[in-house]
Amino acid sequence: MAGTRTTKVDEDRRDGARGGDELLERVGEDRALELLENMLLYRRFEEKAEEAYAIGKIGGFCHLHIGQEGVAAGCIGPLRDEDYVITAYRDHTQAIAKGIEPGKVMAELYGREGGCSGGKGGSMHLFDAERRFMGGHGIVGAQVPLGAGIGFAVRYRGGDEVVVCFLGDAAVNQGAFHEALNMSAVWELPVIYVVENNHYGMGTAFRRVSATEIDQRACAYGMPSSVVDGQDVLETWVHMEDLVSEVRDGGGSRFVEARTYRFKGHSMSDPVSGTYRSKEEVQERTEKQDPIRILRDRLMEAGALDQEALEEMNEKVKGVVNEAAEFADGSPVPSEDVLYEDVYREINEHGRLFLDGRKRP
Ligand SMILES: Cc1ncc(C[n+]2csc(CCOP(=O)(O)OP(=O)(O)O)c2C)c(N)n1
Ligand SMILES: [Mg+2]
Repeated sequence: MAGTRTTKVDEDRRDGARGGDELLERVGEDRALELLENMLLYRRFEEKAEEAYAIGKIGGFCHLHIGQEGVAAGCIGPLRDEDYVITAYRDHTQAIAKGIEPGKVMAELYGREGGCSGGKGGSMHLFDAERRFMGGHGIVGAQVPLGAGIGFAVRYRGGDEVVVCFLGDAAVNQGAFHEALNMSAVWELPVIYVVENNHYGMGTAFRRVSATEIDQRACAYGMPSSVVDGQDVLETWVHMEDLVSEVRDGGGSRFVEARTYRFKGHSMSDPVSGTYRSKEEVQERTEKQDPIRILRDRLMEAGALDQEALEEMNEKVKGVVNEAAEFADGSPVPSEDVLYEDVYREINEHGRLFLDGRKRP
């Protein structure tokens, strides 16, 4: 496949081979209902985080994933537990999708000891090595070479795990992105790079900073690339299931642009709309491209879901989110003596900082 732009999956999509019914048939009603419940959980979780931020329970940066839930559910759903995920700072729903308990994620946002990073990482630095969720990275593009490195480790050990490395549209203009993609393609590393194209990097529209389309970026490195509608979780799930199996079978790296939209501001401290995008644009996207509504309507049309079942599902996820918030509320702040653990703090004779050895594995 190296050297070509399209994948088998692309060919199918270009021919319009997969309509809504066919997607539902392939995913199956039970799994589609599970995807809906997962996305509802992510949405209610993020709304709770928004509320907690507003009343000062969460401090610092906090970037919500509202509107983009289909990308988390559709891309992480087809993975096995032993597969890896690494991402940027808009990471809450991806962490939950990879199996970190919502309570541990919420406690991390609250900066509490029970958080998945011990309360010292916060919203942007969710980690759980056991769940193979490798962060949560605040530096734009920093996770891309790290993702390639995880792929290298998998190959080196002779494993068949797949790495999904998420990045935002703004990260494709980082130098590290190009270096990592090049080596990833040359070494045929088992990594799927998923660009969550929500069309903006903070207040800058992608079209203002790029003369090419995002999926074209991978061509320069001979990496098969494709585009998927990230608001259609069934399409995303099916597309990713195909790519994951190609990569697991030794096909080398893949690149996917998942087209999506952020319904909220860049972070909690930014406005939803303003000089960089109009209120009307946000309203139209929110009404017409909500991944939850799209799947809900499709399931209702197919007779697989009714209003009562939907309400039950909603109540169930609200219960999970309330429990997560209670767990976070009840968890203590980290004690002073752990503040210097797991951080670079000492300077050696060469003037370099090195890791505190107290908790070295
Ligand atoms: C190297 C670097 N430069 C600048 C920033 C400041 N910054 C934080 S988020 C962001 C925009 C990133 O947008 P994108 O990658 O599209 O992700 P999105 O926020 O849309 O999910 C910028 C420029 C940073 N964190 N790191
Ligand atoms: Mg973006």
